[in-house]
Amino acid sequence: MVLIDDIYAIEVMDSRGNPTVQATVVLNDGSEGVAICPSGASTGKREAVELRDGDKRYAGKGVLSAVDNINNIIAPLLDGHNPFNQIYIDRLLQKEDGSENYSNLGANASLAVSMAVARASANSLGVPLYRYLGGANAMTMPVGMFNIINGGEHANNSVDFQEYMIIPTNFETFALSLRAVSEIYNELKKIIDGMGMTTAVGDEGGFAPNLKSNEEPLELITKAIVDAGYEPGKDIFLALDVAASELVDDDGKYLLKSENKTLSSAELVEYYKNLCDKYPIVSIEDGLGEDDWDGWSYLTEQLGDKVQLVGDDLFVTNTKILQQGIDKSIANSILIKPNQIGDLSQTMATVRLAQRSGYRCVMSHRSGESEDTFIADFAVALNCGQIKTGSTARSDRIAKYNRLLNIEHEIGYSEYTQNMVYER
Ligand code: 2PG
Ligand code: MG
Repeated sequence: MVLIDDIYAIEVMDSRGNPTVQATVVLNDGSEGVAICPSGASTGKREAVELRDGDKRYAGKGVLSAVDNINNIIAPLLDGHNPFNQIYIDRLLQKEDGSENYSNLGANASLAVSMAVARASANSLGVPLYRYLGGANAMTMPVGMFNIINGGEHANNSVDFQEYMIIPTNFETFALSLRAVSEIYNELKKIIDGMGMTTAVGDEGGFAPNLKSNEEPLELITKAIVDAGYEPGKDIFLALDVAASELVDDDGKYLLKSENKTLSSAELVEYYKNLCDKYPIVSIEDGLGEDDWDGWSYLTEQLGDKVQLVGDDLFVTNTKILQQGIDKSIANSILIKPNQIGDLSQTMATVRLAQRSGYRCVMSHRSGESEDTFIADFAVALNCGQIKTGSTARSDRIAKYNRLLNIEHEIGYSEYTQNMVYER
């Protein structure tokens, strides 16, 4: 019988040059699984706890305590257990931790191990990770949401909104959609360069120029789409991640620094309505703050029948919080980030709840990433339908897209969801 033989961890680097956790799981048939945990910058308050050492090393950002927890607590705990019983493995982690949010072991420790167990199991069976996690039912290539202008917490420019994304929807394959994005990205570079501005990029590989408003990125992107020979609103749609929790001031209002405006929830909703009238925006993530549930009700009432409203900081991949949102008819979609909840089984439970409740799922990277491509396989395995993992630049982002190209090549025909309707 195949059993877990050894587990160990080391501290490695993420894409921002901060330490993160890498776990290795070895099975008694010699198979191995290695996984690296990602890390966010605009984190939700109710996310599972990322353990940082808080001492002198790396300005407090070291993760040796999480590494120690894997080497000294999790390794003996899981030793000799069946790696194919993912839910049992994850429950052992939850029970050992004893809190609701992995505040003892650290979600960076638990998730790295949870992912490495799944990888080792897939390797032991000789099947790709998406096939192991999704079985024969894993057949949907996700539509990408590509973040080509970065702002907010992911860049030091003047733009308040965190992410300006393009969604290619009129393409037969993921590969063709990726080509279009790359062409548009390079046109955008020419436009920004032509304006005499920097083409340096933010944390997720999108450009990060200083612009005069939060609308200007939409103008530039629309022009880039046209210049690349595509039609906005037909071939390519637009999406925003406002990450509005980061914009809330002391009075609970939203501060748009670049425009010198302070808006109430209702005023910000009007602002979005105006943008949606002018541009083919089909998705807005975290349009309001994580604590502004009344505002979210209003936003959903006003835009929810036309626009995909994605809860990220709002739901933090947590079934209990998502259920509250469903009960209150708040948002209509959820961002799925495994490290917000700390293990694979709980992530999968959240996806199942969303899918049965008619909420769309977007599998997501974090702004601090690595060469680990787990989420590409996970998106296909769970038939998520959508993935956001940055722009078509920087290897930490490209690694996931390249993995998806390989999966598409492997599965041949796929239920590619490019025609999924973003009703407008
Ligand atoms: C987000 C993410 C990923 P971070 O807000 O959606 O783009 O950013 O990882 O910094 O939370
Ligand atoms: Mg977000």
